[in-house]
Amino acid sequence: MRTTVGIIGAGPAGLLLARLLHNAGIDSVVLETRDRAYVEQRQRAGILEQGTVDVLREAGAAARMDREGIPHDGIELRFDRRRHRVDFPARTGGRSVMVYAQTEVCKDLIALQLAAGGPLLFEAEALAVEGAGTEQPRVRFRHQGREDVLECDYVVGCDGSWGVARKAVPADVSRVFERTYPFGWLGILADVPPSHDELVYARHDRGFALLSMRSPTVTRAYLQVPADTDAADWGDEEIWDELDRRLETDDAWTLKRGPITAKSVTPMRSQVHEPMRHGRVFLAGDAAHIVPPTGAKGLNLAVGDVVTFARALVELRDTGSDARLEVYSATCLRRVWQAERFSYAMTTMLHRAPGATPFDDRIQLAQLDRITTARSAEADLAESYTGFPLD
Ligand code: RFL
Ligand code: PHB
Repeated sequence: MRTTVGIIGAGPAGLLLARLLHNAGIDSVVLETRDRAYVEQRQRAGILEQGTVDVLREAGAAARMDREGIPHDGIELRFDRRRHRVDFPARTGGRSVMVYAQTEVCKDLIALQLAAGGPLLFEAEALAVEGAGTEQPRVRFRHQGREDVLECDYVVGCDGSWGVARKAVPADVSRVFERTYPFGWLGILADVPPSHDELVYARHDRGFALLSMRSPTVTRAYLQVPADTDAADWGDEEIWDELDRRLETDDAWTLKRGPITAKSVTPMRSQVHEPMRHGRVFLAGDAAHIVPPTGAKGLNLAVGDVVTFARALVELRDTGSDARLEVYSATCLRRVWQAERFSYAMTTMLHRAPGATPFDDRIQLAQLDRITTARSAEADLAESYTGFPLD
């Protein structure tokens, strides 16, 4: 099999890249190790930055998002039983975010890709990427029990944090920067309308809590838990009781409870692999970097990477200049490190680390107090949350 761009992975990065290339008249093949149902059900992100929303619209992939997505103009910070709303448009000159689940973004992109007849192979596992330093890199893969080879002009590894593409960057050029946090998130989905019309990020002495949503009838919520927690150890009423405690306020706000339909624990880590390119093999999304979910940045960074790659490849085709492709890694890493910085800052400001001292608690409260009283601090949060420009 032969194509211009071989894409490994049908998460948001791989699927959107295939769409952007299709729109630009560049052919690609997507290889995905899982089946379609699995990819469409995997519960993950919920917040699309302004830039991601704009890109999906330009790509012609936003029809359902514009009908069913819920635009949000702010978030609420909760601490010390107090509530503070951060108004995004007011602090950023008009930017906001959209609540539209990653599962739905993937479903929409898969439908478009299949309708366009674009090759998207499910249950096709990439085994290795070869020839990164040559003009014709190859992906060896297994599909329907048979091994095959995809010959490409470029390979883009969109295969997430456990993928194989990363191995194409030789160990003596690759650097990994990482931090593992001593806690995780217990996430739930519940059949009950959201208890607040915007997301609530709560800092509490018992640990962090986040109240989010998937639709007007479905609540998504998270609790900070020890990293080795088994989700099955938490009973449904115990989860609601704990959310209640961590989200408590001095006013009449109440948490709505309902049947919990899914429960899982996510570890928290920050990780960056540099560089994000070797020869004609490029890394995009979680294949190159992981952020803790507190800043809602993972999916948005994946979108940023593939937009940068697609624009650079179109420029090469249209002008013969590979200048943008040459700086792919540096361009993406600048944005990636801004997202790492913000996600780290949000995580450390809102979570209670094991062994945290009263001094640490006071510093967290002072940071939150600063955001509620200094416009510049609030604007910095709003700008970072709604997203950095794409290039
Ligand atoms: P994905 O989505 O992991 O997709 C990678 C795909 O590659 C496939 N694959 C392979 N295919 C073929 N051959 C191989 N050898 C392969 N190895 C792997 C996998 O099956 C998969 O389909 O990576 P991608 O596309 O880079 O997208 C990244 C995002 O999924 C991720 O960053 C976000 O979900 C992170 N994230 C959030 N991001 C946000 O922007 N906003 C949020 O609100 C947000 N919340 C979250 C999150 C992630 C979470 N978890 C579970 C990690 C909340 C949570 C709880
Ligand atoms: C979610 O709705 O899944 C979500 C929202 C915001 C975050 C992380 C996850 O920061």
